[in-house]
Amino acid sequence: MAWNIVEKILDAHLVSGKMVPGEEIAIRIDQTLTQDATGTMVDLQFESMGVDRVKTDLSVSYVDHNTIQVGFENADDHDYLESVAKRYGEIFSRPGNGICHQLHLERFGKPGATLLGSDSHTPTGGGIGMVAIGAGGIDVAVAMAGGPFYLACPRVTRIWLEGKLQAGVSAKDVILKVLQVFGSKGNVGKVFEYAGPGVATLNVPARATITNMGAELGVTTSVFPSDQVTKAFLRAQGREQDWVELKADDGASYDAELKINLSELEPMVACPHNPGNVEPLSKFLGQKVNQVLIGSCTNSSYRDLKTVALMLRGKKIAPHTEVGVACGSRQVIEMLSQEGLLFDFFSAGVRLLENACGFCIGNHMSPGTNAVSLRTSNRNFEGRSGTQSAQVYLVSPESAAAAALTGVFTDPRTMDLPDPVEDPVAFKIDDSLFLYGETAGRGIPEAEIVRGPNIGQVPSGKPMEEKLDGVATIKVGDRITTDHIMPAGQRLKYRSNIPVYAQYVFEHTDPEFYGNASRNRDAGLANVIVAGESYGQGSSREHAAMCPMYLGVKALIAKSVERIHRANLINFGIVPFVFSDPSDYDRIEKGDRLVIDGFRAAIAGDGKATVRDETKAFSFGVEVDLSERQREFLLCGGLLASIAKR
Ligand code: MIC
Ligand code: SF4
Repeated sequence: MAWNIVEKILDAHLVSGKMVPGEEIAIRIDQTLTQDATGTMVDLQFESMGVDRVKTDLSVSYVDHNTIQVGFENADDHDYLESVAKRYGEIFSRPGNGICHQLHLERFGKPGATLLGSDSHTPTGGGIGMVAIGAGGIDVAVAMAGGPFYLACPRVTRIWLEGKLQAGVSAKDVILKVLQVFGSKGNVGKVFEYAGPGVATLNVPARATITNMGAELGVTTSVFPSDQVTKAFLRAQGREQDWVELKADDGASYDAELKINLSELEPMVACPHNPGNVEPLSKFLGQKVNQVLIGSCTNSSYRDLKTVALMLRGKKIAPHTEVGVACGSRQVIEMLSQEGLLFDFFSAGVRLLENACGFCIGNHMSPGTNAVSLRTSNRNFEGRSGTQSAQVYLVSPESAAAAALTGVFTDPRTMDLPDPVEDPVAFKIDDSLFLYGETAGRGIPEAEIVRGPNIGQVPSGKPMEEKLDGVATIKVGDRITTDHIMPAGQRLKYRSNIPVYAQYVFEHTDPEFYGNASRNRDAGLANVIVAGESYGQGSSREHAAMCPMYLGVKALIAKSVERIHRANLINFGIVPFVFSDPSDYDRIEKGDRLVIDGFRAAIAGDGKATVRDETKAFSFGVEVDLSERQREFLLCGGLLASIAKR
């Protein structure tokens, strides 16, 4: 039988289930990654599972999101994470080392292996030929404890690449083109596999830029073949032994296909406020830009930042435009520094930022009121930058550098472009900020776990009640992201402290939500969220389920729900219903009293229920498609409660 790459990797890791698209399968996870903003909850949940050490081939705990350290909270989190890594055999990546996805690609990613990460951009690893999937923290904790990961067996779309990118057009423009075609909703349950003669023209970091932003499509993951280019990258990282060839068999079948001629691509831009709103950059030429930020896990490789440095060489940034650059890793910044390229940034007037997520998560350099900000990151959701009124556009490093110099949207192909930057024959390797490599997989049983006052507890769920007697506490529209549900930025430091963080649920969408939800909960009423299409887009943060659970949210009724968030809701005992007839959405209003008499029975049965809107005096149908396992979680009050019961 002829297989595609996704089928090959999944089949080699299959633990249970049949490889039939849409059916639930379980796969063995070789590697995990966590980052600090989700990692404290992962480690707390892992600790509660009572295993003596991590059971994967490799588990890395990165610190890259919460590095601001205003107050004690972030530092407490770092100490806790380090001590758990030491105790249980994770490798710990110290703050300052860089962004998890860039570092994992450089130092640990392996073609043909599976990677599960508590961050939605984990599919960056697909650039090196891994099946790399983003998931909620508790799913990662289970994998660290040796359990399999459950997912719907995906449908595979082939993206056939031909031709070669012109100078000034790069990998970001490729993925923005893919986003323009497929949009940021409606791609749940798919994997995008890249193929064709154009693949060989893209180096590993370029491929990783493309697979990284598969997260914005909402696909389960994206994957490239592992070829001679992959081998050269691994050799340059001193890891040639990790290379294996991976390609689709002749005649492998795909569910759908898109052909892209790289030679014909032009610079693209994702417009406010969604990465799926893609237009050609040419539409905006000459419009003023207040801020340019270059970096994030999408575009912070050696190739990208060297290209930017060379474009800025000997020039000055535009007078009314502020410009920041953040390198993806210490390897990148050290190499730029050795080659004198940091001088080009400083001399041009660029502000050099920490090797971390920083601006991308609204943790740094929020733009001014109504400012236009051009970024090389992957998300431009409303308010994510830290400024509600800012207009954030996503572009390639070349387009960003062009705007940094001119102060307006500029086609980089009209600028003085350097020769193409190739990856070096040998990257500069210094793993000294990775701790506990010698005890990885074993840990140090006697190591003490350090818990400062910022380290709270994981809230526990209660078994599902027979009847749902509740209120439509909030009604939201389409494409509500986890940034809307659980803001990051200045609230990020409360990630380990659920009672405090819960105060900010829907902070900007409905400032009354916390008060109303708490009142309903205390009066014994369930809170219900009513939503449109594609609810829960974006990040993997399980806090967007955990904090609503803490506030007594028992059900979501949406037109559709995104993959990672749906799994998180189930893991935390919240039922992700969809409308049987989506037009019923229009009839419900915030504050309506909603009742499901046979709530528990419906979940134990076929997942279909009738909701009575007592305020409007009408009834409507809702349904939820559950596996046996998911049904059990919901009935018990969540995954942790279900583990405790066993
Ligand atoms: C993001 O880019 O939104 C984040 C912050 O990296 C999240 C994880 C988190 O919320 O901690 C993600 O992408 O999963
Ligand atoms: Fe960090 Fe931004 Fe990447 Fe999320 S998308 S991991 S915040 S750099």
